[in-house]
Amino acid sequence: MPADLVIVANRLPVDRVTNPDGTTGWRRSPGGLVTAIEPVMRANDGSWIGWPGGSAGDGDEALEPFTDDGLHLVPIGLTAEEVERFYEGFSNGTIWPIYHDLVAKPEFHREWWDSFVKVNQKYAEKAAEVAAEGATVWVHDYQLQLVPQMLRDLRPDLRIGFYLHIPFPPAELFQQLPWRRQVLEGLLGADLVGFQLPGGAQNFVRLVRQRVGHKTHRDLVYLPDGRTVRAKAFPISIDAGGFEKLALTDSVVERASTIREALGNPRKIFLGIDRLDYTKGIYARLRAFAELIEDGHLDVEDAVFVQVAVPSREQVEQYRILRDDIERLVGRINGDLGRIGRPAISYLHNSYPREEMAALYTAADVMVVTPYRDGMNLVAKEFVACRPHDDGALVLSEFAGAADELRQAWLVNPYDLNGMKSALLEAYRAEPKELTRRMKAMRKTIRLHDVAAWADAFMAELATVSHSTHAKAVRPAKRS
Ligand code: GDG
Repeated sequence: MPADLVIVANRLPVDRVTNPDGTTGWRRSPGGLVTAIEPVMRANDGSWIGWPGGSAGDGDEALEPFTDDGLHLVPIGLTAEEVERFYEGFSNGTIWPIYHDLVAKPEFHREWWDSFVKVNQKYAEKAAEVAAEGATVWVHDYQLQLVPQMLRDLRPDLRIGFYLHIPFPPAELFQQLPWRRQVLEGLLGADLVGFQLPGGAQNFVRLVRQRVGHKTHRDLVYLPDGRTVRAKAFPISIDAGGFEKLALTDSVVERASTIREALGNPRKIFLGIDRLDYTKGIYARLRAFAELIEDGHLDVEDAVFVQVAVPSREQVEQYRILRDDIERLVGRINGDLGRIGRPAISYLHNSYPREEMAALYTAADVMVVTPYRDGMNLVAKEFVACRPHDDGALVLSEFAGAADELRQAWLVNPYDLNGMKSALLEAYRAEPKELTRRMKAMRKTIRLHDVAAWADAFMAELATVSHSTHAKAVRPAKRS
């Protein structure tokens, strides 16, 4: 059945799992995006188009739309070659580093680009097939930046929104991309292009003026055919109420104290939780912590650093190298500084259920989030939401989008090792009164600007900017 609201994202909100009896099924993958979008999807009987993971010979092996827990899901199959070129290649080897300040060196390969175009076309065609007359289509993230224009060419009646979850780089970096003009033109197919921060929206408008030559005024781009496109910031957030509730459940509180005990009840626990990605600054933060022990400011009897590194993009060479580097460093630090039963760093390369994440946030004293560049960073916000007693310290990189809102964190420049050491130590030594003052303010911010507010704000803006006279109104989500 055609849908009035269509979400298009690289991934579906479910993972394919193989049951013990050999049959396959679906498991909801945890993530902020699902929580954010689910209520609007339900209110509008929407459909979600995306890749379920894995690969198949011809890329489309009998992947039929299906319904999971009331959500209409439309899978897109990718061939092994497409996974390699479109996903691991162009998305994660070209776009990802350029959009993250060139923290790693991007690679440019024409066959990766060709695959990127082809796969974007595949998503656009599927969206054109699924969307009802005058429907609203919301396209997500850096893997699908060409979809808005491709979709508009196929279906001019649609109202199209796009949201970029990662930073949009300044012109000086974006310029390197050999296909820069095509990417900008792809995004301009949308009526509304959303970014995490105002800086990203400004970079985009400036590039459109310089590279495509369209007229612009503030956040508006005027296209020759009379259409206008708005570029605007919508900082993403989390289900703050949900995390707070979870942090207060008996099982999570108990689990948090079990974790503390298992770590030998140290005076303070430092915590890092990140996808194992070179943008997250894991290596530098562990060095800073180790140096504090070497310098005699911290002692392994009093302090431990728990680092959860969630497996990510394991097929990509740079990510394998990063994992080796970090694990070598952890081994060296523990070998040099640990004592029996007292490692300096408790390192976990794994992913965990939401409850365990909440227990870790609850057990920690100092949360350390030090990316070199990050669109937002939801982990920082989740930690804040999980501190209903207004305690705990957050050390946060200035280069995470979240730093714009969480001003009361200990803000650090992750390239400045000494600065990071001082901030870690200050956070470690802070008086309870100081911690409460900071955390109270941050919790208020997170509660006010939660993910429901984010989705509603984007949808409301899209309804006002859309040129389409056919487009139907999207019903706001019913929230509990
Ligand atoms: C991109 C942008 C932007 C992680 N491990 C587990 C787990 N997670 C959840 C966290 C958090 C999310 O994944 C990670 O979000 P981040 O924002 O920290 O980072 P990216 O994955 O890089 O996300 C980023 C975001 O998109 C949203 O727009 O903020 O800047 O890079 O929610 O809790 N959840 C569970 N188990 C895990 O092991 N359950």
